Amino acid sequence: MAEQDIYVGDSAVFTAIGENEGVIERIQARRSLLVRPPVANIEQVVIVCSLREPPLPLHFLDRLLVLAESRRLLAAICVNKIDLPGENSLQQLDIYKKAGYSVIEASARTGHGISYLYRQLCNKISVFAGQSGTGKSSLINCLQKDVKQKTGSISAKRKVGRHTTRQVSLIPLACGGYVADTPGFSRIALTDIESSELDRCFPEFLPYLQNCRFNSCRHVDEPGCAVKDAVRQETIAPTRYINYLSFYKTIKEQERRKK
Ligand SMILES: Nc1nc2c(ncn2[C@@H]2O[C@H](COP(=O)(O)OP(=O)(O)O)[C@@H](O)[C@H]2O)c(=O)[nH]1
Ligand SMILES: [Mg+2]
Ligand SMILES: [Zn+2]
Repeated sequence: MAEQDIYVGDSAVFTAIGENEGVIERIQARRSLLVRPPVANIEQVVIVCSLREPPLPLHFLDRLLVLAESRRLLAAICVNKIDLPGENSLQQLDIYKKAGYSVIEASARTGHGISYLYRQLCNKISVFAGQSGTGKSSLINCLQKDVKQKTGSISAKRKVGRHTTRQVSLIPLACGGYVADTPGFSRIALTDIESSELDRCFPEFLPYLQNCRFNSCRHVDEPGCAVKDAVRQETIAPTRYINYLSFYKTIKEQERRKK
C-alpha cells in the first residue's frame, strides 16, 4: 500500500510485531475524507475564527461551511479571542445562528466558552479548520491540558499568524471523541461539488427550494425564484446569497472546463 493512501484518522487493521510496532494490513472503509486538511473519518468540522486578529472574511467561512455540508459533515463555528475588543462584529454571525449553526464564543486566553466547546466535541471525531492564527492550537491546549500543541504568534505588521502546526494530529479528549488540529490555511477549493447540489449546502435555503417556479431553478436569474424572494425579504442573508452566486459561478466554470 502506498504511504500517501493512509490519512490521519484512518482505521487500520494491523498485525502487531513486538509491543509498540505493527504492520498495517489494510485500511477500513472511510466514512469521510477531507484532502485539505488531510484527515479521514471526520464527523464534524469546527471552524475556528477570530474577528480582528486575523479578521474574518465571510466568504472564507461560507466556503468552509459549504465544504462541510457537501461532505455531509456536522459544522459548527467557534469565535475565539472574544477577550479582544470586537466592536459589533459578533452580530455578523447571527445569520449563521439563524441558519442553524452552533456559534460558540470562546477565549483560549481567559477560558471563556471552553466548557461549551468541550461539550460540542464529546463523542465525535472533529477537525478544527480555519485560518492560521485564529487560535486552534491554543484552544486544543485548553481542551486537553496535558497536550501542548505548538502555538504561534501573530506578526504585528501583517496580522497574519505564523504557521506552526505542520501536520494534522488527532488528539483524544477525556470525554470521548477526538479533535484534529490542522495547519492554518486560507484557500479552499470547491472541488467535488456539483453546481446543481450547491443550493443544498446552504441550510437556510432548504425551506424555499420547493417553492421555486422551476424544478431546475439554480436561483441565479430564473423567474419565480423563491430563494431570491427570501433574499429580498432578508429572511436569507444577502451576504450568504452573494457567496452562493460566486461559488456557483466558480463551480460552473470548473464544470465547463472539464467537458
Ligand atoms: N487575545 C487572545 N489571543 C489568543 C487567543 N487564542 C490564541 N491567541 C493567540 O493567537 C496566536 C495564534 O494562536 P495559535 O493557537 O497558534 O493559532 P492557530 O494557528 O490557529 O493554531 C497566539 O499568539 C496565541 O497566543 C485568545 O483567546 N485571545
Ligand atoms: Mg496551530
Ligand atoms: Zn430558485
